[in-house]
Amino acid sequence: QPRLSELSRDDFPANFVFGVATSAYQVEGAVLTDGRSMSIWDSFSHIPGNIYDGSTGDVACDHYHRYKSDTQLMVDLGIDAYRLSISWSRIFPDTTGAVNQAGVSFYNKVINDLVHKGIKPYLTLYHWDMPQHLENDPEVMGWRTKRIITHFVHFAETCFKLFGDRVKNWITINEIWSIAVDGYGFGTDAPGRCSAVSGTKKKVYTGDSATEPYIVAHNALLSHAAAVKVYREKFQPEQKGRIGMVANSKWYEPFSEQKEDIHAAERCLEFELAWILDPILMGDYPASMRRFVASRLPCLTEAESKELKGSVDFVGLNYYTANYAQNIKEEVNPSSRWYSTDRQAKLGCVGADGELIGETMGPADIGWIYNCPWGLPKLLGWMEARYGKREFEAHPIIIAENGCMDLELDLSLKKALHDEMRVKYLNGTLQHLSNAIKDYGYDVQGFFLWSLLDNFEWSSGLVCRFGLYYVDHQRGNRRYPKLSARWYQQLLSREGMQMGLVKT
Ligand code: GBH
Repeated sequence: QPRLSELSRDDFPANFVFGVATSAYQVEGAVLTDGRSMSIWDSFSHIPGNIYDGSTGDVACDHYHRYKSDTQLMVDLGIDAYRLSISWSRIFPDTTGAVNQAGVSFYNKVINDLVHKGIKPYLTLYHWDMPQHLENDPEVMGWRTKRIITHFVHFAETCFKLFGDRVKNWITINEIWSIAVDGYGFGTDAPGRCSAVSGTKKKVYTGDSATEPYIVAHNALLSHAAAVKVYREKFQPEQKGRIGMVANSKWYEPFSEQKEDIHAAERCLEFELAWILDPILMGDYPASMRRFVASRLPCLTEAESKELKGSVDFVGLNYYTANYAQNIKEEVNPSSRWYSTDRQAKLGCVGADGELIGETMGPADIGWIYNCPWGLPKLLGWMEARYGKREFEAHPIIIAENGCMDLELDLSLKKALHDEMRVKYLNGTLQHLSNAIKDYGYDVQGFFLWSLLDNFEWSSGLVCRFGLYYVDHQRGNRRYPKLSARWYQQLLSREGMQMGLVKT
């Protein structure tokens, strides 16, 4: 067997953590098992037209029943850590506030199994699955009011108490940007609140996209900070773990060399990464957002700003791809302003010179990934410049997600297992990451590959596959290692490293 990986562990710092990532709704299934109640994704995925292939997360990868063999796959890969998320509505299924022991017991079993197998759990508290009862509660309305803070903190505290003896790495919330913009702006994600028309998909006018994405991000940020405060005060001294959050960002390249486009690219980074990271690292929203969104952007009080600033022990970054950003000059009617127009940039994959930004890495209609591994070091450099060497170095970084979907939707099993494209994409990311760490000394401490399994890819459904393992959703959810699984195994293997003779 020829060597697939151009890299080995030796290309990374000594204690660098390699892992894979998943999330509860995307893999677990068993949505009504053992007292779990509905989340907003259960409702959303069951509304016809919301999911590309009409699928739902009802069964997903059936990981709920197969977690033991799935952690064995992780052992086979040779990973150090597994990033998973907890389904809130398994722990608190109803308004009584009583903890559901069966839900707790499931996560205890998974965590114990991981620890037993020598794999460190990285636990995300919220990966997009708001309990439906909190969304419905007129007092709370999910992320739309500040009342969610108390609920989130209570949920977080319960998890610290129950699992914190074994879990030493916590992530409060995954991708606040996606929650806000895709859930309340474009309406392509749950809860599908949207008053803007995105692309060709006409959405039902339910929410107020002019304000809701900003309010939701604001309340999620405050919930994050409040949970971190509780962890630091009540649990960290004894449990000695660390807590962070995960932000996502594309890299934005100016469409042309014109000054306006350079500013537009900068603005896109501010409206995506800095929207979330500025409050956390500097205590306020980016100036460009305060200017362009104006009164629709909530203000942080002095106390809130103080609580937010420094509210992470590490920063998780999800990086997938890059886009060109072009300045938009046209005035927008004040009544139709929302996130997408506030940013005043047109995004695309072709630059002024006609060049594609990177190889296409997904099917035409739902693919959004271009192979741009060079964007990751640029993003890290941008963060260092923005937050200053001191702020930046005080907060180690983990790449909490990176990966790609298959190029075609209707793959035969044989073809799907031959995912050279994924191997190329991942080699690229890790090569650039390794160089960036060596050349610039960035304190990146880990890499989590998205994803272990072909899972429920949100509005793109089950046909959009990101896994190292193919999952045959039609036939009992059997798992099959793709070429990329063997690639990761080779990269991580300490023994077979030189010869590439790793058995699978
Ligand atoms: C992450 O989200 C999620 O954390 C994870 O659950 C998910 O499975 C994984 O990535 C793979 O998608 O405007 O047409 O360019 C990534 C969320 C999805 C948000 C794509 C931006 C861009 C669509 N991103 N979306 S487009």
